[in-house]
Amino acid sequence: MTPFFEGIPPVSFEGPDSTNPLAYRHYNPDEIVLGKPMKDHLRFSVAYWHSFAWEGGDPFGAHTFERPWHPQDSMERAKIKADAAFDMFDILGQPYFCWHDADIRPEGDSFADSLSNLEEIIDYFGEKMATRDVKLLWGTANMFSHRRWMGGAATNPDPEVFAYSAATVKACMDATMKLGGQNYVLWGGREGYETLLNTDMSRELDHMGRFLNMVVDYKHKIGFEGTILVEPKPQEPSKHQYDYDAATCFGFLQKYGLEKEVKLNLEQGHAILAGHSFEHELATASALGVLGSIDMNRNDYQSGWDTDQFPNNVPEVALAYYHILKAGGLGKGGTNFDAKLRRQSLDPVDLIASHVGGMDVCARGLTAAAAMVEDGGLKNALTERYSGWDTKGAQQMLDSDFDTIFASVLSGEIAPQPRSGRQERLENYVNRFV
Ligand code: XUL
Ligand code: CO
Repeated sequence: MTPFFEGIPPVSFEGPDSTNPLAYRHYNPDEIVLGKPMKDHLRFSVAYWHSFAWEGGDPFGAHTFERPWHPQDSMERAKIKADAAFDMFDILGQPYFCWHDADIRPEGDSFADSLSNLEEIIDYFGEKMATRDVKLLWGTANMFSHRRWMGGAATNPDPEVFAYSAATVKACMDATMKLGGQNYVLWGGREGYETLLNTDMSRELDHMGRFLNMVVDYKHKIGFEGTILVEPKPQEPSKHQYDYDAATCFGFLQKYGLEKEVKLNLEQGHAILAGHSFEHELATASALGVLGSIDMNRNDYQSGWDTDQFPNNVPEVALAYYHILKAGGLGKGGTNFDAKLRRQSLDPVDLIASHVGGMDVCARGLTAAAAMVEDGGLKNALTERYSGWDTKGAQQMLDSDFDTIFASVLSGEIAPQPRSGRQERLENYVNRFV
């Protein structure tokens, strides 16, 4: 153990009555929920960027955190950071973590330098992972922070940036595969635009489609078995982002022939920014067959921007997991905390407490969702509401045409009788479980 987390013992499950602030009160990894261990439903992951790379800056002030690995400009400090990160993984016992290339290695003077830094740190991670249970949920490339990406990566008007982006993603996919990553994520932070006055949208979309096809081709070429995921977000940092929400992403995937190859990593806070509920995004992705993984971090509901806070609302989380369970679970995906501390939360123990709290909220949400699944109340309400469609006549209508339907309506056989949607009764029902 490095000095950073010294004195903090591994967190364990102590049950709901525990008053120990660093114990799991609900996350009991081996507890069986709907036939499988809780940990295999939730598949928790720590986000390296917020927990270890973010220095606590905001638009009005620079860093508030002074970690032993700051400033993050040398391989030596990248390794000190990795040591602390893996200490935290040992303390939390969560099964996965995620990174961007820029979180884990210092930027070099050239592409080749940055690549050699990445390869060195990946080997360092590999050694640490060999003696532990923690695995890589996904890797990704940060193609939004450095000034070269200011006008986009795959959608940049400059073909040299497209090339740099392709080489960067290739390197990050290689690194992800080397560590046995379960997925590879692309979040297009700058894949969008500020003004149409300087933007050729249709050309940019075609370039993004071509780029994603190259990602998929490369995945097959190297035999990467993980899932390729794109992460929708409507705005911030770009004013208009091409990956606005789940439905927009699906339309894009379909246009470029990728809907069977690429799934979505949905983030709770991004759903809210798009004016949706998280369960809307989950249900949309599930209906379209592209639900991949989730980032379970919320925004502040008053500030209206992406604050990336740890989840703390059990009823919201319960409905999210209800839709995930209904969709058959997360598969190779997981629950990534793309969440950061508030910038006044300076202490190493704040990092532990935030994850413990987030994991407990999700565990409570999952068990509430599982209880609703087992009880079957919501499912029965749906079955009843749609029962008219179980009749032979209704099914035949779907195979008929407008003239046939018109004739039966005109003959008076059809006389719709409005029925209650029972929303309040169903809301009351959900309240019994959360
Ligand atoms: C940004 C965001 C990213 C992605 C990975 O809002 O969510 O951290 O999850 O690039
Ligand atoms: Co995210």
